[in-house]
Amino acid sequence: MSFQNKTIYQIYPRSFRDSTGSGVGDLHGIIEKVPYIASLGVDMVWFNPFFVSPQRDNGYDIADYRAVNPAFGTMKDFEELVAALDIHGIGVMLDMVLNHTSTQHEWFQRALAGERDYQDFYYLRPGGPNGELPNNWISKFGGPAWASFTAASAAIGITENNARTNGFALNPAGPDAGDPELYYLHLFDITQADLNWHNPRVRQEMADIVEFWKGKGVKGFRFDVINLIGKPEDLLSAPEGTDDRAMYTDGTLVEPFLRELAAASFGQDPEIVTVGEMSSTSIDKCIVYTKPENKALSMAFNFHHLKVDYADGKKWTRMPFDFAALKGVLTEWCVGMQAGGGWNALFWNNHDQPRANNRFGDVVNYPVETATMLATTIHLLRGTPYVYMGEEIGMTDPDYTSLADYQDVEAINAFHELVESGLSGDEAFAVVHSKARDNSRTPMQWDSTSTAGFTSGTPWLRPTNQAAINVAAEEAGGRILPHYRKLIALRKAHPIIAEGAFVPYELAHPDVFAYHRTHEGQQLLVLNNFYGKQTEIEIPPEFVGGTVLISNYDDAAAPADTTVTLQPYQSLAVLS
Ligand code: TEU
Repeated sequence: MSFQNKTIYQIYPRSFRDSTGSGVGDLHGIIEKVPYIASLGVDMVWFNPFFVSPQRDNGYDIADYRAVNPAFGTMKDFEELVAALDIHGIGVMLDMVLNHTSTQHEWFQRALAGERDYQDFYYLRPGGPNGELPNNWISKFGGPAWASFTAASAAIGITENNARTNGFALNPAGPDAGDPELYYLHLFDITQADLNWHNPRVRQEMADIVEFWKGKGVKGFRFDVINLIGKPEDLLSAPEGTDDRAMYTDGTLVEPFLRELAAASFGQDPEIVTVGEMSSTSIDKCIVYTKPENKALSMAFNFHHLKVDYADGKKWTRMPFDFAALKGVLTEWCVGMQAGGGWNALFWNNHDQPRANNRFGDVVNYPVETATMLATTIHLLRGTPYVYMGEEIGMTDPDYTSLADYQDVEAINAFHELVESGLSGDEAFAVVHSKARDNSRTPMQWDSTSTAGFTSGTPWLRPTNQAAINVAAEEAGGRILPHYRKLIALRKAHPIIAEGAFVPYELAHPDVFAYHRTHEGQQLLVLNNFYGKQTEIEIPPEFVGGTVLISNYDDAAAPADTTVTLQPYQSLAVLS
């Protein structure tokens, strides 16, 4: 395995650097910043989708998998970017959204126009005689997971087509006129139609897309919600009172579909790194997806540790994080994946999550300690760490004051649903403020100017705290950026970090997330204080007088005693 000592940097192209003044980031802007990216010491960069897309879900609604959205640049820019990163030995990881396409994709448009072959690319199902939807599944962005194909077809002027002769009833006058209405499945936005992976042509197209980008020198692939591709063909309703996600998540077909995709594309090159984004998944499934002998993926993202501040498991709520649950989940995944021979992708932040600093630390009193402690915690676990742009300079959520500041379709839908459910406007806003995906999508803060050095125009999302948090200030004497650079370098220098076994330690401690790593007779003890007060922890005697591998407090000394006092949000990693 060649990905254990790598660190992967994530760039949200819309928000990294705008070279044209459009207010939206672009590929050329990223090329300008290649020296900065290289200075981090990362091995690979994952780019969120920049393909042709109507941008209803910021590029996760793809209309053409093989073309660059003109707002982001050209194919030539992309080739230049690959080459510019390659000079520094940095690989490119692309985001493959293979569970669904935009309804603007040619396949969906041809389906709407009545081409039976393309109707079979999607999940089309008739509704019931009384206007019932095909099943009771809910869209992840709110509302039912079904939308009227009949109406969408009629909207482009198709009132009769061969859908009828192929067993689908398409009646422009709607369900009341006799024929049942036809629906298409969309687990996300209404413009993101789920692809029918049961159709071998769909699977072939997906492999061809991966091959196309492989041909452009791409060395990594991140597969969006890939554990949703194996839906059972009957698409049954969830039994009353049960979670509908269980009906379509981690289906038995996910593994064979992934193996087939691997064999037909990325699996042919052992240097290629892949990561599956797994929605609501389990350790057992992720072992199956990532065990090397199964020849599917290199590693998997799961989100269980980022649900420890969800009241009743629901995202659109507010709750202080549950520290015991956070440690418990991270530990369980490290231990479980290790035991089963699987591999974790490690992360706190991405483009779908509010900033971890706001969730798990104190950004007012201990912003530096919070950021560096969280980084240490995740980088020394067993797995491959991902750094989301801006994390390395301690970026936090923007302080927006109005709903108009938010752009994400999910946040806006959620606000209205919360108000409908009885919350006041202020209460609903407070939830959106803490949970919106826009929190992490604000522009990368390069300097303290009004547009944060991101654009010469008006940024598509407004930065609010660039005066205090920016790359220039960090380079000039900040403590977060050097800490990240050090963590990334340590992983390469010390095999115990990349390859060592993970062993839990003092899991019941109320303030500290501690763990051990062991490798070829060496031992590493990692202590992380998750609170803004001093705390004590007992350590095994072999670490007394050990070597400090890294700490986020400058003068941290090796333990002189088996009782260690940790400062607020202190991390201390000691080699014995
Ligand atoms: O997100 C997958 C996913 O499961 C989301 O529901 C995620 O949990 C949600 O955004 C958090 O509220 C992926 C992409 O990362 C996301 O940006 C896309 O919107 C989504 O798939 C659809 O492609």
